[in-house]
Amino acid sequence: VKTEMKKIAVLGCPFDSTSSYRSGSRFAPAVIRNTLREVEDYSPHLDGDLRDIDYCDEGDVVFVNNDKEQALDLIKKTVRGILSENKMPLVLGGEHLITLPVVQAVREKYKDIKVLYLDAHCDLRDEYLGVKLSHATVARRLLDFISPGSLFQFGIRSGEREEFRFARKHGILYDFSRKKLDGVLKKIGKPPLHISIDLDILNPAIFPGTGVPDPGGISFDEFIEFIKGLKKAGIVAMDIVELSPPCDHTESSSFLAATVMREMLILAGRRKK
Ligand SMILES: [Mn+2]
Repeated sequence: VKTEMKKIAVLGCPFDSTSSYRSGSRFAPAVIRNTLREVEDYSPHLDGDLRDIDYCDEGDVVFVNNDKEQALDLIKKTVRGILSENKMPLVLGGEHLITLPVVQAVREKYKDIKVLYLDAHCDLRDEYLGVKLSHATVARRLLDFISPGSLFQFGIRSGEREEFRFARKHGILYDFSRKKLDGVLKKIGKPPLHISIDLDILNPAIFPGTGVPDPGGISFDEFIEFIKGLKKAGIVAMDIVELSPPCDHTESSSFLAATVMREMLILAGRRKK
């Protein structure tokens, strides 16, 4: 399957039922969309304009009850539908667990999918609080169907000793730098790429509005420099997760999230004809 530029379909997944500390990311899709209207269309960082980008909004997945597995299944089916229309999903979480059904659907279409996983947290536990399907286990669940050589984690600074041991053993962890990213892309060539952005990768001083803020982390400028390295990568799907509007008292986190969304649309979207 070729990875030519496609029309992007935005999909909201207002799901946060496994959040262990501060929930609220289910409110993020609506808030990010609203805030995007207040953000400039033009990105001086990428010298691109949202008004030139071919994208549409598919609304939110509607969850009928609190059944987690049913919710994940619904996300998978919806993303599958977007892919079958030859569009590129940009999925707004929600908590990080939503990445699991998204990548499951993406892998049905792109067997050799690689996952770029930007996060403060390893998410590599096999179980969290006795639960296999959790925001804290999602990277490990990805490894149930993709190989460790297909998962690239950047920005990680928090996890159990066992998670770090596991990650180092399998060579999953990379320092957050453009140089490391360039090295990875040089090594893997141009396979289909899924980019998962847990916004808590950013320093909590500039992004406090999230469930589990972790000290350290990257600046917005470092984030921009990093994604510029992805301009020619074969991006086929993306997700942006873990903004929690109830934790965002100044709205600055919402503006950051909407700006990240704008940048990803401009970076990965095709130009309107
Ligand atoms: Mn995280």
